[in-house]
Parts: sequence; C-alpha cells; structure tokens
Amino acid sequence: MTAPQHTTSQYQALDAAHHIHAFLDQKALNAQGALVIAKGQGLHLWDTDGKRYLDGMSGLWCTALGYGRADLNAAATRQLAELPYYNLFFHTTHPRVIELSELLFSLLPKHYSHAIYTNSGSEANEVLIRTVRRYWQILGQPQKKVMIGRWNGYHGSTLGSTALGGMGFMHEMGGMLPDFAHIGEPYYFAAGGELSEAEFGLKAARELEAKILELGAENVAAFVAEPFQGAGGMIFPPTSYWAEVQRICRQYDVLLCADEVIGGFGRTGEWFAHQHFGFQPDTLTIAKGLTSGYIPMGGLVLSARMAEVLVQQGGLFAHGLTYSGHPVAAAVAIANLTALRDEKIVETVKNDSGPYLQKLLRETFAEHPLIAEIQGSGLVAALQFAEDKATRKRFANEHDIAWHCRTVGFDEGLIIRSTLGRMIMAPALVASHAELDELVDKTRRAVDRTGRELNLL
Ligand code: PXG
Repeated sequence: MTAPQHTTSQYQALDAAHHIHAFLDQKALNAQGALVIAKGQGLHLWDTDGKRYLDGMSGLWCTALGYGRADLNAAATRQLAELPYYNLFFHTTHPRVIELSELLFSLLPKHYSHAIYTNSGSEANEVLIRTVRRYWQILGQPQKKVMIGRWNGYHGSTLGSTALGGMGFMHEMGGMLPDFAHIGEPYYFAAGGELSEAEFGLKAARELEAKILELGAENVAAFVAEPFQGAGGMIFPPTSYWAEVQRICRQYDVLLCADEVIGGFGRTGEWFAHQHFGFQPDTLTIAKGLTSGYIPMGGLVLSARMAEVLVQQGGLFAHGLTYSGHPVAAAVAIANLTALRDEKIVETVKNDSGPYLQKLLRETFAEHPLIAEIQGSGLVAALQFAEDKATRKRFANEHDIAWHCRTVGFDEGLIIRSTLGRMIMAPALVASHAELDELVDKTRRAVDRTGRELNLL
C-alpha cells in the first residue's frame, strides 16, 4: 500500500483548502472535515484512521465487482505497457475498443448495433442529445428536437445532461437550456393518492402523452428516463408504467431513450434494467458498471435502426472526444464484462443474492414503525421513512431524518445513501450472504438509532 503522506486531519485541511465537493455546502463540510477513504477490498473500505466500512453503495453505484480485483488491475497494466493511448479519429482505430464492442454487443439484446464511447455518464447523455437531434435532421425533421425528461430524474452534471434531468436546484445553478421539457416521476408512494399502483402507473405514463400533444409531436425528439430512478430516490415505477410509455413513444414517433448508467450491467438481476421492466428502448446510456468504476468510461448505445440512418444517410458525424474508446478503459471494461459473464454474477444476483437481500429487507423492516415502503429488485433497494404507512404520510423533515440515518450509518461502519426520505443501497454484485446480512443488520441499527436520537419512536 502507498505510505500515507499526511495524518487524517492534515488530509482534511488540504481537502478543504483545494476542493469544492459534489452536492454539498462546502463551508459546512469544511467545518466538519470529509471522511478520507484510503483502501478498498471486496465490499469493504478503510479510512485513514483504519476504521472499516461496509460499502453498501458500490462506491457511487459503480464497483460491481467490488474493490481489489487483480484481473482488472492486470488488464489495465498490460494495456498501459502495450498501447496506453490511441483513438478513433482520422481513419484510425485499435484492437481493444473493437474487442470491447464485440463483447458488449454479445451481451446486449440483438437490436442494438453501435456504440459511441465517452468518459462518463454525463458526457454520454450530451452525446445522446446531439445524436438524437442529428437523427431527426437526417430524416428531414430538424424541428423535432425537444427532449422530454422527468422531474427528479438525474442524467448528469454537465449543461445538457442537467437540462435533461429534472433537479430544479441544479437548473437554478447556471440556467436552463431551451428545448427541454419534463413530466412527473412515477413515485406512487408520494403521488399515488387514492389510485391503485396500476392505475397510477398508467396516469404517470399518460403525462407523457399530454406533454407530447402540448408541444406537438412534430417537435418532440425523444423521451429520456432511467428505468428505475436512481439518484432521485431509487423509485421503481408501477409495473403498468413502461409498457404504456413505450406505446406512447411508438404512437407519436418519439424515440425512447433509457439511461442505464445505474441500472445497467446486472444491478436488477438482468443485464440491463429495461429488460427487468420489459421494454425496448432505442438508445441506452451506459457508464459506471461498464468498468466497475475502476477507470472512467461511458457510452451511448444505438439501435440498429438509428445507426443505419446515421451511417447510411448521415454523412459526416460532427462529434469526437479525445478519450472516446480509450484503450486502457476498454481493456478494463473487457476484463470487467468477462468476469460478470464467466463468473455468472448477473445470474447469481437474479437467482440467489438478489432474492436473498430483498427477502431479508422485507423480513427486517416490514413491521418497522418508521419504514413504510421497501422497493427493489436484485441488489438495489430503497427504504421509505414515513410517519404513517396506511395513509402514506411522509415526515415533514424526511430529508433530515434520512441524512441522520446515513450519518449514524457511517458511525456504525456502513455506507448507504439517503435521498429525500429514502435510504438507498446498491452493494457490489459479488456480495455474499454474510455481507448482505451485515448490510441489513447495520442498516437496521442505523434506522433504530435514528428513531431514538430524533425521538421518532
Ligand atoms: N445518468 C444516471 C442515471 C446517473 O445516475 C449519470 C447519468 C451521470 O454519470 P457521471 O458518470 O457523469 O457521473 C448518473 C450519475 C448518487 C449518485 O449518489 C448518482 C450518480 C452520480 C453521483 C452520485 O445517487 N449518478
């Protein structure tokens, strides 16, 4: 291990002096000091004081294989020695990116054929916006450029991906772009009212139809959404939702674009989350689990139907990134996807570890006085804090309650996320039963402590 250069408090002071962290009030964080994570192995992390944490979030939903995989390390090291950099500009390409696509498209449903690689999910969604608009331009409909996303959806932090996402506080920082629109999220617990889940799923989907009619179908390029909403609270839509969304997109000739950055590569127990929900998007945005987060890489996957138009009729494609299809990232992605496939990890999530976690969570929290809903599939799950289960009455200060739970979780040696009033977890796909037992046990302790410390019980 690299010898530490500083003590924890020195690291914290330097961190405060030089960084503006993501989605936090930096001044408040500086007063406290950030947790300095120094080492990872399997599902575990250690901070600079040697304290161990169970990582219930796979880093940021990305370390599908856990930390410390020698095969991914070896793939990167070999590639660094052989060809550390080349690109797909000006009539060149290289073996690793081609081998990666061969493997990726062997894992994807057969109607996808082309990929444009990026360094991140945000960039992949930027590419999506321009590619979708280009597609309609080629087909003689340049006015078809409005992208419809969902309120509380998350598609990244760059200007276009922020506009596509539905986080109002993000729109406020830097302003909105034209030609983006949003519909409500399919959050039954919060907005279902007196409807059944199935009825609410149809109602939420039909907001898309109303928005398309309001804007004029001739102006709408695409609907973009996460199959289940990740950063926005791990919200699983009712089962009636996606079939109706797909029907609407087909009826009005609007492209259906799935953001699989969190859901892709086995998280739900299927290779891709749209397969879990049973619909067929025209494009997929991928990142995170593509390389298990060991090295940055994302991409936009296109259906054969779209790619055919872009390639056969499109002429020059006016886009390119220096690091698109980077050989070291491609080598790591190949090692990662090979391990997911050959070690039957996705099958294990579907048939064994996923059902194990989902059952354990329901046994542990079904009767818990503070938890009113448990959602999830495979190795992703959410617990909804609420005041009253029967009426689905949420706590007025649910954000503070969930944040407290996350903070005492750190104290208990557990890393899970809070969003609004929900605790969300997404452990590495290689989690053992013992690690899932530890995850649920520590989560229950954090929830109980939250109840006691905030006088909720
Ligand atoms: N789409 C989705 C669905 C995402 O979840 C992005 C795009 C952007 O990817 P990049 O690689 O540009 O970050 C994301 C990222 C959280 C959390 O805690 C989620 C993300 C990032 C950071 C934190 O839920 N998702």
